[in-house]
Amino acid sequence: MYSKRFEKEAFKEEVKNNIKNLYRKTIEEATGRQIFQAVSLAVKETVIDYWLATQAEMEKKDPKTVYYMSMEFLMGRALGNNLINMTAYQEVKEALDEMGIDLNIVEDQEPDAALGNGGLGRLAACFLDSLATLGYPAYGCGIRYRYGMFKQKIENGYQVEVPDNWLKDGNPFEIRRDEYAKEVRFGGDVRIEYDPLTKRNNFIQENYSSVRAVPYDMPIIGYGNHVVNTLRIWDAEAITDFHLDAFNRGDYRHAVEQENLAKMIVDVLYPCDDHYAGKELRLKQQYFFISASLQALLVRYKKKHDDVRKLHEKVTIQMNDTHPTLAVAELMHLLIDQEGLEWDEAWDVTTKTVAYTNHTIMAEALEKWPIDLFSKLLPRIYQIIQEIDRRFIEQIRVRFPGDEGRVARMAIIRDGQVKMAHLAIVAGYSVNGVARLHTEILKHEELKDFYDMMPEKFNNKTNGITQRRFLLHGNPLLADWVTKHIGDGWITDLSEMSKLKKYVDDPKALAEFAEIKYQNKLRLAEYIRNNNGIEIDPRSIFDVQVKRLHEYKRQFLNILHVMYLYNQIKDHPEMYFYPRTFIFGAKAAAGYVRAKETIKLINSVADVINNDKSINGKIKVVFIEDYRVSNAEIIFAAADVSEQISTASKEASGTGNMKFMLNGAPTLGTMDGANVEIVEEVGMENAFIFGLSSQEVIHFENHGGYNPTDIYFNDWDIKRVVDQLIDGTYANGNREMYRDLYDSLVNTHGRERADRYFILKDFRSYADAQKRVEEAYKDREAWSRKALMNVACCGKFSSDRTIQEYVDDIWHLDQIKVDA
Ligand code: CR6
Repeated sequence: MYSKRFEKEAFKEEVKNNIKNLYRKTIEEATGRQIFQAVSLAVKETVIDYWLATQAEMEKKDPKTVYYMSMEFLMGRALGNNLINMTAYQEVKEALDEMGIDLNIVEDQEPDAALGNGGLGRLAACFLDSLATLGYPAYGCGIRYRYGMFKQKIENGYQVEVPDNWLKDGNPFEIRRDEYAKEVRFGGDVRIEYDPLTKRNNFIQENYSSVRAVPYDMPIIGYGNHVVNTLRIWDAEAITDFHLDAFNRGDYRHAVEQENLAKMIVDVLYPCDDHYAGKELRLKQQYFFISASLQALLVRYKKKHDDVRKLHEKVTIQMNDTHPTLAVAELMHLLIDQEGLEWDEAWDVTTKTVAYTNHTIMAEALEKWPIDLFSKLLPRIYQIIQEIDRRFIEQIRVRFPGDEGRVARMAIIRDGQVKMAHLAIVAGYSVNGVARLHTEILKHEELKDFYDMMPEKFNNKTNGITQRRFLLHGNPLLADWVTKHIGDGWITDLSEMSKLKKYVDDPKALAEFAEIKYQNKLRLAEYIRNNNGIEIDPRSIFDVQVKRLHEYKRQFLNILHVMYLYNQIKDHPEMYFYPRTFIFGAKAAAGYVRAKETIKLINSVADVINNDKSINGKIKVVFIEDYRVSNAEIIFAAADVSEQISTASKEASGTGNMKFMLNGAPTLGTMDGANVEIVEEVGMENAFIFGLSSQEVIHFENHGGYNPTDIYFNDWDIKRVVDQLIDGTYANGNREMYRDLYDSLVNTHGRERADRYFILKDFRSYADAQKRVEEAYKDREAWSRKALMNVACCGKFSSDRTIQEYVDDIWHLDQIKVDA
């Protein structure tokens, strides 16, 4: 595709020159990192041409553009993906081969851009890939954290967090855009000044601190269409001229404070997934990137248009969770205080421009800022939110006269807090959940009051993933096999995968398909040997749970079940047992004690079982250190079983579940999140479903929970594994090490119910489902058929489909075309 512009010899020359000019070295002398930089810069040359061409097209057509505002973009590595999307991967691989350079090794030199925690951040990255591939004009707007998601080391079984200095060798694909720098102001007071000319009050922020926001642009390359969109991430710097000023005035302290603010603000990503910590610095981060992004967006709009009352015709803003909700108030502020609009005009524009995606029903994830902190840091923004709240409460009272309970539940500011989700819903023209079940729970439980009052805003957009990264790049063997059988249309239209259905009864095709899985298992086994020093049997069942560590995701249930199987094998050495490798990968938020205890438990169980010669390697347990986007690609390709075992109702969607499906691993899971829709597509017979339904869980929760001790005292297998947490079996005789985990199952602590996540309640049904997995796996051909059915039925779960739905129902964008 790009071959017109891609000249092999010129490319080789470029790489050599880059090494010479950057490092004064020859290829032979250059380090791996240096070769990575040189190759990336050579690739960037071509990217820039298309990037310019896309910009020129946008200039000319002036299309409506979506600004995807997100605190997180979990991009992973860029080089391989960029080559894939430029359809230049093979050519570059060959060119480098001729120079004696292995592209795979070069790719491995690149640090992951880990500017996100987990699903939410990776979703944003998949969305950008799909937007560019579908040719929709889009900007991703976020923060250029100096330190992304921490690197995880396992020491003595415990997680240790190591800072992720991902920028230390420079980021070859980014471009710094000094000319678009913006000032962002914090704190101070608001002076109100009457302007007799306009007969309006002006609101003037004084005595504030400020920082300079400087954008860095990263190219987002569409697949084979020459469209290059932009991910714009903001860095912070001290405002140096003010600095000097302050010195002159002797205001040294203020100058230093500003300097520190700039350093601190983009320093590090908060490593909390699905959890709100309430830190002031986090609020500063939010305002920082929102204010900078909106200022830049208005400048861009005003270059071509003189009436900001029509902003929504050219601009739409999607808020990825509540983290960017300050966009509502900041846009009001800019429209009123800078552009001179009246309140009602500004509100009309704002409520036609911003839309909100909800990603969780977990109460502990809801952002609620204490008003004293909020109003001190953002005095003008706070005033605006007060006014939005006042007007909204008036509306509730008109609609539901006398229903003060409703007012209390729905207010934006209440009990000394600013409730960000309420603000997002009140201002947003669209409110969406991320899987059908999740959206239904929002409408009928969590956000019921809002749904009652404004049902027209609510809609569902089931998440998706990009097949370009998670199959074409991550699993080249399977990708080639699929293309050989059905052509390459699936790369941009995943529904084409259904054409594979005609091979599910073809023994030759099934055998080839199984062999590819086996090769991918060898690749993962090698990765594990090199990184964990554990030898695993590639013929065993690879049962995989990789995702953030969270109680609701129930890695604890998984490991308790492993302990139970181990007991069985020890008790009945003669019993038939298909060898199993249980693979875990998970980071715990640094302050999440129980999650960290669970990691330690998994590693302790691994130690005991992996070293017990008497079980002949029937079970192995592996905890993969530092689970991240780059090793995820290898893991999904090799999985036999996809563990998706969250307590029903808790996982809004999940996206790992879709990546496993795409790579031919049937789901072992609960009817939660997008699992429901996966089963709907693939059929019950090609999945292993167990456990309480979301209705049942919600019912228990509304009626005080359930009593786990009934189960504990009546099921001796369960009692035995639970007791093994405190009898020293997995702790070298230490009875206290896992006491807290034990207590969490059987003892109620203050307000925390025993077994909040229904682990014991679902245990038997989980063990049964695991038994069904073993039975099914024994019939190797039947298993391959199930696995292939998963690939054939995964069409719905492309982020291309998701993005098209956002475009059709929410954003209403037109495609652009870029000529080569
Ligand atoms: N933690 C949900 O928990 C969903 C993603 C993306 C999450 C997960 O089920 O797939 O968002 N929620 O929609 C939040 O981050 C708040 C997640 O990644």
